[in-house]
Amino acid sequence: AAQPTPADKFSFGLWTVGWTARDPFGEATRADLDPVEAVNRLAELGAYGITFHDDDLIPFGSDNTARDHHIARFRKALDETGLVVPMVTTNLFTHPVFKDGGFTSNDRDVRRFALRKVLRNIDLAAELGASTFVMWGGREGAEYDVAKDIRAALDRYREAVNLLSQYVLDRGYGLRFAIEPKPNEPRGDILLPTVGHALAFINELEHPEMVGLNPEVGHEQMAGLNYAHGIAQALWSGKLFHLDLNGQRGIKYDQDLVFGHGDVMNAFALVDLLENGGPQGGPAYTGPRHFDYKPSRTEDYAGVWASAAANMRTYLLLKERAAAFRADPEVQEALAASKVGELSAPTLSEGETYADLLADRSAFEDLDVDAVAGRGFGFVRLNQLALEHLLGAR
Ligand code: 3MF
Ligand code: MG
Ligand code: MG
Ligand code: MG
Repeated sequence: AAQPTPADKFSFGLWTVGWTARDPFGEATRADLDPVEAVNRLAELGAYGITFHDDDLIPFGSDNTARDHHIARFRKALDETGLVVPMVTTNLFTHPVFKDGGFTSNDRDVRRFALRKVLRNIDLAAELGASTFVMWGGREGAEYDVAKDIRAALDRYREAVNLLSQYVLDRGYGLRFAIEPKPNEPRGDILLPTVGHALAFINELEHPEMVGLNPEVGHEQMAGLNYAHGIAQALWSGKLFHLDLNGQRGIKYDQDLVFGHGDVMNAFALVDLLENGGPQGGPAYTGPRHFDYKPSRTEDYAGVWASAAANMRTYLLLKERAAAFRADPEVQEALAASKVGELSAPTLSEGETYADLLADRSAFEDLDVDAVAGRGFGFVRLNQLALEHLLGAR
């Protein structure tokens, strides 16, 4: 059951398994990975998709002949393995030209160049059949409050997303955008730092229906936030277009650990939500289960492929554990005792108005508030049942 197949819809960024482990303090510990090798290996491991930034596949500055060559051999590997490209994204952060951002650089020449780079990559995404185009604005931000006019930056961000949306509409591409929030790193403060900020931004766009979210586990946790809550709110808003799964241990640098290698209880709640949180207990999300992790710097290529497999295996084990949790009669009884289902009942009855509520003495005047306050919810027992299922103890 923990053996992945393409039906599980696991996908990986080319930049994940392809990370050669250069960090701010040290050189690469692994040799470059050929994208064709990444496709072949991921297919062998049971993945379904691969995603990339333009520069992961086509080195920055390649001429058209080189570009076509890189795309052609990648496509050949996709055709041979059956791996698909569900998502494409643009690198607006590595090249020094983007040191103050892409869409929101203070330098207008940079902003125009960034738009051209993204437009070209949107054409490629459509050509490869992707349905989601992610935008992570890692350099869209600042270190110095006086050096960036944040309202003007948001105007320019909106201008960019509006232009890109119009382009996709005019070309008739079947693409939707997904904004990936992150609070910091590489910039001291990044614009659209959390799921909530990004949702509010989307409401200001010309085509809000074309723009959703790509929330990453570690990014929300770097802000001290609860990832499963963020995903639940994105679902509630109809904005969970894609997601980046990985592991993070607390408020520190972006660790990009294997999924589940951080807050495993929250990972359990997340998988339970994605797999069992939909209407009638079905999946709440049916898109790719995309991993955006980094094989640790300590690993050689054997360790890289073992870590890629670990992401998928952990997800499937959590899915199995979440199913066992839901099926356990004691859990069902504990959920009822905790009134978890009762929250779905509207607070006012069908047809009841505030006047009826005001007239209802049982809601206020006659309510024994102390007796209600004295009722326990039993949440700790319920959580212990979840933990025991997670540990395989039940
Ligand atoms: C950085 C990230 C990014 C985004 C990627 C997707 C390099 O912390 O998470 O990975 O996921 O740019 O578009
Ligand atoms: Mg990240
Ligand atoms: Mg991360
Ligand atoms: Mg990410």
